[in-house]
Amino acid sequence: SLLSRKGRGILVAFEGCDRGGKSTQCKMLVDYFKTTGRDVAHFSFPDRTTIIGQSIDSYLQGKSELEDHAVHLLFSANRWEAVPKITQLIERGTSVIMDRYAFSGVAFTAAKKGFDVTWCKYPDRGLPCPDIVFYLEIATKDAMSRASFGNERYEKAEFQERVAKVYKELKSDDWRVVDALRDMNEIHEEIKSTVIKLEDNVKYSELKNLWT
Ligand code: Z5A
Ligand code: MG
Repeated sequence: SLLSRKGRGILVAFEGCDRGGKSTQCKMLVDYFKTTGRDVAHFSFPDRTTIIGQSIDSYLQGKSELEDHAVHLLFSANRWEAVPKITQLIERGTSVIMDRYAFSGVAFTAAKKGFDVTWCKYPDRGLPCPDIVFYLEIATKDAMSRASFGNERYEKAEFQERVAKVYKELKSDDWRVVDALRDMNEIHEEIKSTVIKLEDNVKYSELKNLWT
Protein backbone atom coordinates (compact mmCIF):
# COMPACT_ATOMS: atom_id res chain seq x y z
CA SER A 1 0.00 0.00 0.00
CA LEU A 2 2.93 2.26 0.68
CA LEU A 3 3.94 4.78 -1.60
CA SER A 4 3.02 6.73 -4.50
CA ARG A 5 6.03 7.82 -6.52
CA LYS A 6 6.49 10.89 -4.37
CA GLY A 7 6.90 8.72 -1.27
CA ARG A 8 5.12 8.92 2.03
CA GLY A 9 4.66 11.91 4.27
CA ILE A 10 6.73 12.52 7.36
CA LEU A 11 5.24 12.13 10.84
CA VAL A 12 6.37 14.80 13.29
CA ALA A 13 5.40 15.20 16.96
CA PHE A 14 5.88 18.12 19.31
CA GLU A 15 6.19 17.33 23.00
CA GLY A 16 7.13 18.96 26.25
CA CYS A 17 5.82 20.49 29.43
CA ASP A 18 3.32 23.30 29.42
CA ARG A 19 3.92 26.59 27.64
CA GLY A 20 7.11 25.46 25.93
CA GLY A 21 5.78 26.79 22.62
CA LYS A 22 4.62 23.52 21.06
CA SER A 23 1.50 24.97 19.46
CA THR A 24 3.46 28.00 18.25
CA GLN A 25 6.16 25.87 16.62
CA CYS A 26 3.64 23.42 15.23
CA LYS A 27 1.83 26.20 13.46
CA MET A 28 5.07 27.72 12.13
CA LEU A 29 6.14 24.34 10.72
CA VAL A 30 2.73 23.72 9.14
CA ASP A 31 2.85 27.19 7.54
CA TYR A 32 6.35 26.50 6.23
CA PHE A 33 5.17 23.23 4.64
CA LYS A 34 2.23 25.02 3.04
CA THR A 35 4.23 27.92 1.63
CA THR A 36 6.76 25.51 0.12
CA GLY A 37 4.00 23.51 -1.59
CA ARG A 38 4.25 20.41 0.58
CA ASP A 39 1.04 18.55 1.49
CA VAL A 40 0.55 18.82 5.23
CA ALA A 41 -2.06 18.14 7.92
CA HIS A 42 -2.12 19.31 11.51
CA PHE A 43 -3.40 17.30 14.50
CA SER A 44 -3.63 18.30 18.17
CA PHE A 45 -4.00 15.88 21.05
CA PRO A 46 -6.25 15.82 22.86
CA ASP A 47 -8.57 16.42 19.91
CA ARG A 48 -11.32 18.08 21.91
CA THR A 49 -13.85 17.96 19.06
CA THR A 50 -14.74 14.26 19.19
CA ILE A 51 -17.12 12.63 21.70
CA ILE A 52 -14.14 11.22 23.61
CA GLY A 53 -12.37 14.57 23.30
CA GLN A 54 -15.32 16.40 24.81
CA SER A 55 -15.13 14.37 28.02
CA ILE A 56 -11.37 14.97 28.16
CA ASP A 57 -11.94 18.70 27.68
CA SER A 58 -14.46 18.83 30.49
CA TYR A 59 -12.06 16.88 32.74
CA LEU A 60 -9.13 19.19 31.97
CA GLN A 61 -11.22 22.22 32.75
CA GLY A 62 -12.23 20.72 36.08
CA LYS A 63 -15.89 20.57 35.10
CA SER A 64 -16.01 16.81 35.62
CA GLU A 65 -14.08 14.11 37.45
CA LEU A 66 -12.77 10.90 35.89
CA GLU A 67 -10.89 8.03 37.50
CA ASP A 68 -7.15 8.31 36.67
CA HIS A 69 -6.86 5.01 34.76
CA ALA A 70 -10.07 5.72 32.90
CA VAL A 71 -8.94 9.16 31.72
CA HIS A 72 -5.58 7.72 30.66
CA LEU A 73 -7.41 5.26 28.42
CA LEU A 74 -9.60 8.03 27.03
CA PHE A 75 -6.52 10.07 26.02
CA SER A 76 -5.17 6.96 24.29
CA ALA A 77 -8.50 6.20 22.60
CA ASN A 78 -8.55 9.81 21.39
CA ARG A 79 -5.30 9.10 19.51
CA TRP A 80 -6.42 5.69 18.18
CA GLU A 81 -9.58 7.20 16.74
CA ALA A 82 -7.37 9.50 14.61
CA VAL A 83 -5.11 6.69 13.35
CA PRO A 84 -7.07 5.73 10.21
CA LYS A 85 -6.90 9.35 9.04
CA ILE A 86 -3.24 9.77 9.96
CA THR A 87 -2.04 6.60 8.22
CA GLN A 88 -4.05 7.34 5.12
CA LEU A 89 -2.61 10.84 4.88
CA ILE A 90 0.95 9.61 5.40
CA GLU A 91 0.59 6.84 2.81
CA ARG A 92 -0.73 9.31 0.26
CA GLY A 93 2.26 11.59 0.73
CA THR A 94 0.87 14.15 3.15
CA SER A 95 3.05 15.01 6.13
CA VAL A 96 1.37 15.05 9.52
CA ILE A 97 2.43 17.43 12.28
CA MET A 98 1.11 16.58 15.75
CA ASP A 99 0.84 18.89 18.74
CA ARG A 100 1.38 16.44 21.65
CA TYR A 101 1.09 12.65 21.26
CA ALA A 102 1.48 9.43 23.25
CA PHE A 103 4.48 10.76 25.17
CA SER A 104 2.21 13.36 26.77
CA GLY A 105 -0.16 10.56 27.65
CA VAL A 106 2.53 8.63 29.48
CA ALA A 107 4.24 11.64 31.06
CA PHE A 108 1.10 13.16 32.56
CA THR A 109 -0.35 9.91 33.91
CA ALA A 110 2.93 8.47 35.19
CA ALA A 111 3.44 11.73 37.10
CA LYS A 112 0.44 10.75 39.22
CA LYS A 113 0.86 8.67 42.37
CA GLY A 114 0.63 4.90 41.90
CA PHE A 115 1.34 4.73 38.15
CA ASP A 116 4.32 3.22 36.40
CA VAL A 117 5.62 3.97 32.92
CA THR A 118 5.20 0.40 31.65
CA TRP A 119 1.49 0.38 32.42
CA CYS A 120 1.06 3.85 30.96
CA LYS A 121 2.72 2.98 27.64
CA TYR A 122 0.67 -0.11 26.93
CA PRO A 123 -2.54 1.37 25.47
CA ASP A 124 -0.52 3.47 22.98
CA ARG A 125 1.68 0.56 21.92
CA GLY A 126 1.41 0.11 18.14
CA LEU A 127 0.41 3.66 17.24
CA PRO A 128 2.15 5.14 14.20
CA CYS A 129 5.64 6.06 15.42
CA PRO A 130 6.76 9.62 14.71
CA ASP A 131 9.81 9.94 12.47
CA ILE A 132 10.94 12.67 14.81
CA VAL A 133 9.87 14.15 18.13
CA PHE A 134 10.76 17.72 18.98
CA TYR A 135 10.93 18.09 22.73
CA LEU A 136 10.60 21.74 23.69
CA GLU A 137 12.51 22.01 26.91
CA ILE A 138 11.62 24.74 29.37
CA ALA A 139 12.13 25.10 33.12
CA THR A 140 8.88 25.25 35.10
CA LYS A 141 9.66 28.72 36.45
CA ASP A 142 10.11 30.06 32.91
CA ALA A 143 6.96 28.33 31.71
CA MET A 144 4.99 29.84 34.55
CA SER A 145 5.94 33.34 33.50
CA ARG A 146 4.35 32.81 30.07
CA ALA A 147 0.74 33.72 29.32
CA SER A 148 -2.20 32.02 31.09
CA PHE A 149 -0.28 29.32 32.93
CA GLY A 150 -2.40 27.78 35.62
CA ASN A 151 -5.91 27.59 34.23
CA GLU A 152 -6.24 23.84 33.74
CA ARG A 153 -6.01 20.73 35.89
CA TYR A 154 -2.33 19.82 35.42
CA GLU A 155 -0.95 23.34 35.37
CA LYS A 156 0.74 23.28 38.76
CA ALA A 157 4.50 23.73 39.21
CA GLU A 158 5.12 20.64 41.31
CA PHE A 159 3.18 18.40 38.94
CA GLN A 160 4.97 19.83 35.87
CA GLU A 161 8.32 18.96 37.49
CA ARG A 162 7.21 15.34 37.79
CA VAL A 163 5.99 15.34 34.20
CA ALA A 164 9.42 16.58 33.07
CA LYS A 165 11.07 13.68 34.91
CA VAL A 166 8.96 11.10 33.10
CA TYR A 167 9.67 12.73 29.74
CA LYS A 168 13.38 12.26 30.49
CA GLU A 169 12.80 8.52 30.80
CA LEU A 170 10.93 8.38 27.49
CA LYS A 171 13.55 10.19 25.38
CA SER A 172 15.00 8.09 22.56
CA ASP A 173 17.25 8.60 19.54
CA ASP A 174 14.36 9.93 17.47
CA TRP A 175 14.04 12.93 19.79
CA ARG A 176 15.55 16.37 19.34
CA VAL A 177 15.70 18.38 22.51
CA VAL A 178 15.09 22.03 21.68
CA ASP A 179 15.94 24.87 24.04
CA ALA A 180 12.54 26.55 24.20
CA LEU A 181 13.72 29.75 25.86
CA ARG A 182 15.14 31.23 22.69
CA ASP A 183 13.47 33.50 20.15
CA MET A 184 10.63 31.62 18.39
CA ASN A 185 12.03 32.31 14.91
CA GLU A 186 15.41 30.92 15.86
CA ILE A 187 13.72 27.77 17.20
CA HIS A 188 11.69 27.47 14.01
CA GLU A 189 14.85 27.64 11.85
CA GLU A 190 16.42 24.81 13.84
CA ILE A 191 13.30 22.65 13.58
CA LYS A 192 12.89 23.38 9.88
CA SER A 193 16.43 22.40 8.98
CA THR A 194 16.18 19.17 10.99
CA VAL A 195 12.96 18.25 9.19
CA ILE A 196 14.38 19.04 5.74
CA LYS A 197 17.38 16.81 6.40
CA LEU A 198 15.13 13.98 7.53
CA GLU A 199 12.56 14.17 4.74
CA ASP A 200 14.52 12.34 2.05
CA ASN A 201 15.56 9.58 4.42
CA VAL A 202 12.05 8.64 5.47
CA LYS A 203 10.18 9.12 2.19
CA TYR A 204 10.56 5.53 0.97
CA SER A 205 10.75 3.82 4.36
CA GLU A 206 7.90 2.16 6.24
CA LEU A 207 6.26 4.01 9.06
CA LYS A 208 7.16 2.19 12.29
CA ASN A 209 4.91 1.28 15.21
CA LEU A 210 5.41 2.93 18.55
CA TRP A 211 6.90 0.89 21.44
CA THR A 212 6.83 -2.46 19.66
N1 Z5A B 1 -2.51 15.57 28.27
C1 Z5A B 1 -2.59 14.36 28.99
O1 Z5A B 1 -2.68 14.37 30.21
N2 Z5A B 1 -2.56 13.19 28.31
C2 Z5A B 1 -2.46 13.13 26.95
O2 Z5A B 1 -2.45 12.05 26.38
C3 Z5A B 1 -2.38 14.38 26.23
C4 Z5A B 1 -2.40 15.56 26.93
C5 Z5A B 1 -2.29 14.36 24.74
C6 Z5A B 1 -3.88 19.83 27.50
O3 Z5A B 1 -2.87 20.00 26.58
C7 Z5A B 1 -3.44 18.99 28.65
O4 Z5A B 1 -3.63 17.60 28.38
C8 Z5A B 1 -1.99 19.12 28.99
C9 Z5A B 1 -1.41 17.72 28.88
C10 Z5A B 1 -2.60 16.85 28.99
N3 Z5A B 1 -1.96 19.51 30.36
N4 Z5A B 1 -1.22 20.25 30.92
N5 Z5A B 1 -0.69 20.88 31.63
P1 Z5A B 1 -2.81 21.23 25.59
O5 Z5A B 1 -1.80 20.86 24.57
O6 Z5A B 1 -4.19 21.56 25.14
O7 Z5A B 1 -2.24 22.43 26.50
P2 Z5A B 1 -2.15 23.96 26.05
O8 Z5A B 1 -3.15 24.67 26.82
O9 Z5A B 1 -2.13 24.12 24.59
O10 Z5A B 1 -0.77 24.44 26.57
P3 Z5A B 1 0.60 24.00 26.03
O11 Z5A B 1 0.39 23.08 24.91
O12 Z5A B 1 1.37 23.49 27.15
O13 Z5A B 1 1.35 25.25 25.50
P4 Z5A B 1 2.34 25.23 24.25
O14 Z5A B 1 1.57 24.81 23.07
O15 Z5A B 1 3.56 24.46 24.54
O16 Z5A B 1 2.79 26.71 24.12
P5 Z5A B 1 2.20 27.84 23.15
O17 Z5A B 1 0.74 27.89 23.27
O18 Z5A B 1 2.79 27.74 21.81
O19 Z5A B 1 2.88 29.10 23.85
C11 Z5A B 1 2.54 29.48 25.16
C12 Z5A B 1 2.76 31.01 25.31
O20 Z5A B 1 4.15 31.32 25.18
C13 Z5A B 1 2.05 31.85 24.26
O21 Z5A B 1 1.67 33.04 24.84
C14 Z5A B 1 3.14 32.07 23.21
O22 Z5A B 1 2.93 33.22 22.46
C15 Z5A B 1 4.38 32.17 24.06
N6 Z5A B 1 5.60 31.69 23.38
C16 Z5A B 1 5.71 30.63 22.54
N7 Z5A B 1 7.00 30.49 22.12
C17 Z5A B 1 7.70 31.46 22.72
C18 Z5A B 1 9.09 31.85 22.68
N8 Z5A B 1 10.00 31.18 21.96
N9 Z5A B 1 9.46 32.91 23.42
C19 Z5A B 1 8.56 33.60 24.17
N10 Z5A B 1 7.24 33.30 24.24
C20 Z5A B 1 6.81 32.25 23.52
MG1 MG C 1 -0.39 23.95 23.06
